[in-house]
Amino acid sequence: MTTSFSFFRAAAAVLITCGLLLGCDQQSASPSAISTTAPSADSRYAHKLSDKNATGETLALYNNLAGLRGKHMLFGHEDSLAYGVNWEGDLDRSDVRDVTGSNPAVYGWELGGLELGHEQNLDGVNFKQMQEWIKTGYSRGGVITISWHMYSPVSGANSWDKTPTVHELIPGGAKHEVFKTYLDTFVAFNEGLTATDAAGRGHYIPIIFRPWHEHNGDWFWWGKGHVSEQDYISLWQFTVKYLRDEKGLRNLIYAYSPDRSRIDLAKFESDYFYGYPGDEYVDVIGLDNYWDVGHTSNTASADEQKAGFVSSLKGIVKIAQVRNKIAALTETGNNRLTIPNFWTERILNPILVGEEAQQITYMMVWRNANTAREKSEQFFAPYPGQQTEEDFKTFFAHPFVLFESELPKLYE
Ligand code: BMA
Repeated sequence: MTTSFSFFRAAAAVLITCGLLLGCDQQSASPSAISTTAPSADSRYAHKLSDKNATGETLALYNNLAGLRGKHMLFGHEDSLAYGVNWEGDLDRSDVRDVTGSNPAVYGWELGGLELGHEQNLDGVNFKQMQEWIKTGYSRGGVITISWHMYSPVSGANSWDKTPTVHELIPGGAKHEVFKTYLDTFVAFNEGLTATDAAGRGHYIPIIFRPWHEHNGDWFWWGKGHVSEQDYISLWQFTVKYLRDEKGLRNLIYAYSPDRSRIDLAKFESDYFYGYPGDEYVDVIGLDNYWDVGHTSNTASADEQKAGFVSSLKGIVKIAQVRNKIAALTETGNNRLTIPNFWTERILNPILVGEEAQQITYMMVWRNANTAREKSEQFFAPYPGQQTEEDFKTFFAHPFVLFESELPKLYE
């Protein structure tokens, strides 16, 4: 893919020359119009990305999210357009929109299976259609984030397999070359994530890329107990260096997201930084927190959980502030929404109590699995008739919370 990127660069340079000197028509939406122009010298932006050559749209998104801090938090949903609890097959539908009238502001997508050449991801989402949904969401002003439950290149099993794998993937490892081909599948996928702006200029869609998540838990092969801390760090750093420096992807914002259930709030920072790859490799100080919002294994009272929730958010906000980065609740939710008034009582009100937790830029809940197809109930956003529907509408209507229909321009 290096070849095609160099080609795009060269073609973009030709186009610019063409436009400036020859007055050619620049309205062409052909792939050769894709810009990889680096705005690193752009002094409008206070918040820098780990990629000093990130595209203008990518840097704008990061800074615009930073600019909303304390005033608004974006609401996101995984696989929102792909299926819902009681429907599938519609190309432009979302349980979130069925309830509120708006799509979520943040769209989460998942790559697991792409690395094996599958046509569909591990949850049955067709990758070509996923690219279309990403383009649709972006064209409506939404934010795209991507996670990757990668299969193990060592055992061939899924991401929940515990076979030690990471040591073989990093430079010097027996599966390093195979691992690069896995990453290449994302490079190829990303090639299809382009858009054309009003001036006819092609560009890559900014992506908040969130690999190797919840690594402080022991449920994934890249998780604690199946890999040394140093090897995990090497895995992350190699991933960034390969995509950014070797393959030249300029549209990625890197999100780091340990899991709250494995963090002791009394020593939040030291626990949070287990496996932290370094400020030059991370842009979003994220946290996956299901624990404090009613996780079935959490025996603490609701009030204790709310206090823990706020404390964990303050923790990431503080870490982000010191580093001039943004903080986000990268995953959260209450599976099957069994808690009445979950949205206001367990999410919104605790966040609104003090100024610090309000500094998080977005929150995202996980997917609404199609009950009939998956033959089990798993959902994190309400659907029409679900018991938290009215409470979710109250959450939606609150000025602090932004859904897609309420978004300011985030890419300029
Ligand atoms: C998990 C569950 C699984 C799913 C996986 C990847 O948390 O939702 O059903 O396969 O995420 O999306």
